[in-house]
Amino acid sequence: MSKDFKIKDISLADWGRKEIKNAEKEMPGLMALREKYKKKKPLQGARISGAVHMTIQTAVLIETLIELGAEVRWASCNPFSTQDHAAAAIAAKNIPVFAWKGETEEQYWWAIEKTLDWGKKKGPNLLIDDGGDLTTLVHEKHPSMLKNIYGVSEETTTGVNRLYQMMKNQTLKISAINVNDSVTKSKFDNLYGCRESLADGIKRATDIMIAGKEVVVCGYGGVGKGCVQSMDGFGARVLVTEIDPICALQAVMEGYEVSTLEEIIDNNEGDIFVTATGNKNVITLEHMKEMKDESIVCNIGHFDNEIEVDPLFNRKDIKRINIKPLVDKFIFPDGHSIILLSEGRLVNLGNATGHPSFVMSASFTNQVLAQISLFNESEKYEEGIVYRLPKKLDEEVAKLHLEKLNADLTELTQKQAEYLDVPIEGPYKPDHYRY
Ligand code: NAD
Ligand code: RBV
Repeated sequence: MSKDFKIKDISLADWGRKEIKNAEKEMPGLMALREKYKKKKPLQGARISGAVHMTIQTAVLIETLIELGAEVRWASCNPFSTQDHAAAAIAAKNIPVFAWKGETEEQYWWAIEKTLDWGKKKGPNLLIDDGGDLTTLVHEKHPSMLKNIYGVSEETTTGVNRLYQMMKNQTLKISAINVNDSVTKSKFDNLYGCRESLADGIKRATDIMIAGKEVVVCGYGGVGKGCVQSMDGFGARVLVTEIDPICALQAVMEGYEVSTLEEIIDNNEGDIFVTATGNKNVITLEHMKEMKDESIVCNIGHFDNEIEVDPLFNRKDIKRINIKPLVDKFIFPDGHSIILLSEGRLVNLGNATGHPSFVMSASFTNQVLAQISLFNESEKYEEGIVYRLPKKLDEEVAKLHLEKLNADLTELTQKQAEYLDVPIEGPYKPDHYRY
């Protein structure tokens, strides 16, 4: 067999396999899809190029797609997020995977390119993306592949924003499913996932005691809310920055102070700063120059442009001391320093292992349902349009995960269903309902 993968170390495969086995127990949604579709193989003939963090949880996603009949080629969607033992376990099964922790920018794009290299089979017919880099690459560098692609399913808020921008500008040339805005994705992964994995990242990086600290969370959307709850839960005093009055008001009603970064830093507040906005230039060099000595600065949003990191790495008057992989101290000319995690990239995946399996099961069950639908029901989808999965499927995803948690649902009586004017079997809420 010719070697069609590039990973860090194949000898990590056994370890990876053991953790994948454990993760399967925590991913009931994906395992239920395997059971349901093991005979039907609805992805037979699918050639999926995927760019999603190459973690243990993603390994379970990949193997589910394969059990459903697909062929896949995979890369990570972030240069620091791969778990090398997960990649090794996948490579050991002869699944083409191109991902290792600590890729350079150039290697990162090379790896994503490799997911498109289907040899004589002429490109993928489905894409799974997280953040939109793969989708953009295909549109900009391989437009001839677009005509054979049934569509893309997109995992995260930032990727979805990019898709809607392309739709608006009429530059989107395939169908797309916005997985992020399934309720069982954004209201769970972004919130409860970050509630656990933010602290994991900060602690593995710094071992810092969070209780008693002042933590500043920039952005109070799904991710920000999870980050705030987490830090609050540890006993930190939490401050929030927001641009949106609705989200700012939500933060205040939950008891958090809302202020601006300038004011917070001026008042000499803030020991740990977290960006969770999906925006750019949120924490600037000017902010970091004025922060308290030894402030910890990190980002949990998708891209590394939330914190202005370039000058930290490039300016001669700022000294860099590497403490350990993905933990750097930067000393400013006045002698004060800040500690930057994951070079400004997603701290929960760079310094830890991302979200727990259970919450990723909900996200990835939506991903698999989206792929099955794009591939088998293409008549439902128009090129250039971004869709969401039907609410009935969203409810189905939740149901699959409830069983594992020993929760018993109440069933509507016929009379109650008529009174509410909803079917006994769902969907239970109108589309405008926000949960
Ligand atoms: P969201 O839109 O729900 O929340 C972002 C919030 O940031 C919004 O309320 C917005 O008003 C606010 N904001 C924008 N610019 C700001 C600024 N300059 N200052 C302060 N606040 C500002 O998005 P989300 O679902 O919370 O996702 C946020 C980011 O996290 C995205 O990039 C998303 O892709 C990413 N994400 C990461 C993970 C992870 O595991 N690390 C998980 C889910 C999502
Ligand atoms: N995310 N994946 C993991 N353990 O594999 N953890 C977080 C994992 C995803 C999450 O769905 C989010 O939307 C995306 O990473 C941001 O890139």
